[in-house]
Amino acid sequence: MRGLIAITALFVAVLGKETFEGHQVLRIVAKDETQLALIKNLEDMVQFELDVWRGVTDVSTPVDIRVPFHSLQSVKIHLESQDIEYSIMIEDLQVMLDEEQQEMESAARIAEPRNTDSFDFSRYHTISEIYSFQDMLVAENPNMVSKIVIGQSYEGRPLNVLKFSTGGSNRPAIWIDTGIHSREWVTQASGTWFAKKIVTDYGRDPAITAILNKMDIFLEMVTNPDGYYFTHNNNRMWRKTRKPNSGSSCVGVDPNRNWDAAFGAPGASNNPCSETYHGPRAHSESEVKSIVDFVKSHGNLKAFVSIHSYSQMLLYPYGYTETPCKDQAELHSLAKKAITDLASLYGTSYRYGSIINTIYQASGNTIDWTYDQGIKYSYTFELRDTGRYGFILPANQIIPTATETWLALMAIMDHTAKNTY
Ligand code: BHK
Ligand code: ZN
Repeated sequence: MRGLIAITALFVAVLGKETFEGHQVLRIVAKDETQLALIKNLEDMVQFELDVWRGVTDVSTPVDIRVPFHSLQSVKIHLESQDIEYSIMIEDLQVMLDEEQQEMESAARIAEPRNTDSFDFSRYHTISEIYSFQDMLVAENPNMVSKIVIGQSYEGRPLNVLKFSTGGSNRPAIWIDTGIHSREWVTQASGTWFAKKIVTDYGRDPAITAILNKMDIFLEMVTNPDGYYFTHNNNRMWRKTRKPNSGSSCVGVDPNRNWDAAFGAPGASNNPCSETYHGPRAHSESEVKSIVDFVKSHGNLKAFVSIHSYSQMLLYPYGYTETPCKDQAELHSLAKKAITDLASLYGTSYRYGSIINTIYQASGNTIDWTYDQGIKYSYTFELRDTGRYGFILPANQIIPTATETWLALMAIMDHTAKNTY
């Protein structure tokens, strides 16, 4: 089995991209707690080589699982034999990926943008296009935007953070990161849109102007660059970092389980082959450690927003414990305001609450750590959609997604600024 995986990996490395022909994404719905437990078992049945897109939450929330062609029949029989209901959410994943690729290539034929005004926000972009976007934005707005390299990825790519600042020194600040899970492409794309939005609206929109006259904003758009590169060139469904694991042929650590907040506790896996592998030790991944070092050395962050997709949720700590965090009441009402503002644009509906009560138990996650560091306004978004396309969200939804999300971000940033003295 190991040998087969190694050969498959070598094959892909030499011949290019992994394909997903005949892979389906099944949407599984539990009737009761017993079935929920059975679905949870299914998630861990390694022989099927399943990829959980949306894990078990509760009876009222569907579970989405990518099933490779070779195990489709057995998985369907397995579900039917237990009388568990499912539907086919994606018939053939490769068909959807081919469409996505075609859209990207037709966009690439248009000349490379020479400035950020001609950058096409309605398309997905490669890492080098995003890096050159960052440099153009800095060059165009030298008085407001600068680029900070907080470290480098395992494979040596720079970990770029854009700093938006209108003056002062070490002002209280807001952090936003996108793309820590590399396959969640609408997040890196939205991050790029946010960057342009900030420079466009400063001096025009009184709300962002007031925020930026008091606070700085730090934005890491490609938080897992090795993973992002890998999703473009080798495996569109890659989630984790790209660091090899010693003693295993499986690569990568889940960067949303690698933080020193109940590290290794229930809600993460100690199996290097799992998509929620916590890693060999807290902050073992340089993509995580670089943020840790930045947060500590900055020392004046007031809000920390980590952006994922999909499932349309706005979450606050904790993920590692049922014990409510001490700011639960305030975080809850601010979340309600944020999602109400978000929904005002296109009616997109979000669920909100603590991580453990709204999605599932997750230890070692980003915002539990930032919250325990004293950053009160720590939130995670799960952007569009709720599963029609999942991670393969069509590019024509990038701008609507970013625009509605911006309203929620503004609510959080505005509240943070008004409560920072
Ligand atoms: C979000 C915040 C904190 C802990 C877990 C989550 C859910 C997230 C995850 O890490 O399991 C789901 C996901 O990637 C899809 O974005
Ligand atoms: Zn994620």
